[in-house]
Amino acid sequence: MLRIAIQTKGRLNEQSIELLRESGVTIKEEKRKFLMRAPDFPVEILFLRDDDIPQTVAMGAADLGIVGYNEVAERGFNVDILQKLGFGGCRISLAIPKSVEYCGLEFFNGKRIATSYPNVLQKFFTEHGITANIHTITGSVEIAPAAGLADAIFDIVSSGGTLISNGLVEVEQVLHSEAVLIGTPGLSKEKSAIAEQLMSRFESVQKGYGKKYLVLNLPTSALDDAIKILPAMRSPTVIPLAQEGWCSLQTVVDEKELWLIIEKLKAIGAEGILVLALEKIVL
Ligand code: PRT
Ligand code: ZN
Repeated sequence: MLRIAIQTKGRLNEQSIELLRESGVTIKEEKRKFLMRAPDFPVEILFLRDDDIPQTVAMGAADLGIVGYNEVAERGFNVDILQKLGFGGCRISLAIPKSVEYCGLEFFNGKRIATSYPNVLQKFFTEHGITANIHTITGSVEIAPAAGLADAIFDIVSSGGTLISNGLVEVEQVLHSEAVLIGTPGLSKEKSAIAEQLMSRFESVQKGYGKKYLVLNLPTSALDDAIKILPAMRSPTVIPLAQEGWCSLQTVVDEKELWLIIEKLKAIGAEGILVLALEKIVL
């Protein structure tokens, strides 16, 4: 039995539950307790505030945890980073009021900077020879400059909308983060085996993110051109159609390139193009 800590509520909660569910670990949400046994896999889920997950995993009170890399970096506990999970992407950046001129990193010498990530910031400043006054605040860091509490902030940014609406501009991106799977160092053989199984399922689910399954009919004479257009995992599946001179082609494509690929395929005579959702890719 393995215990895995995830966020109780907040930005990573839903996607953590979804990743587990797609990996065959279901959580019955209607009667959620703070510790729940999954019925279909030897794990129990421990629901915690994200701030507490790195320490809980470092102490071994949970064997695994799903948490933002930013929290792991800030808290500094001894945990193994086992896997990047491909969601919860953000960065921690330095931002200053847009009315102020920025002259490079030296700008921050002697300045007051509000943040919830003092350790990450101190490490960055030390590495770059900057001496500043770091004010640790929890809660709405972005209002600190307008409130006269700080000259700059060091905070999480994803779309950048919060900075803009507070009259701030991002000047340095210091740390890139996403949700990661962390583990207690030195797990037992038995627990490691379950963890590995879970990680390989996570990988299959992640491989399916942003991918579509494409099925189409094509004149056989255009097959060579189609193969050049399609980025198949090995090579696309080609099935002859009952109608002479035609075949059906099936392959996986990146959602980002989907329309471009469809247009190119239509140009060489593809017909009856189906785009299907893809759940997992097990290699
Ligand atoms: O209650 P608990 O302590 O568990 O949760 P929390 O309130 O501390 O964290 P939560 O749920 O807000 O975020 C959890 C994790 O999500 C963070 O640790 C990051 O790893 C990740 N994440 C991804 C983000 C964002 N994107 C994000 N945008 N965390 C916070 N934000 C904030 C940001 O600080 C800004 O104020 O959202 C605001 C909007 O951002 P913009 O740039 O899109 O406007
Ligand atoms: Zn938190």
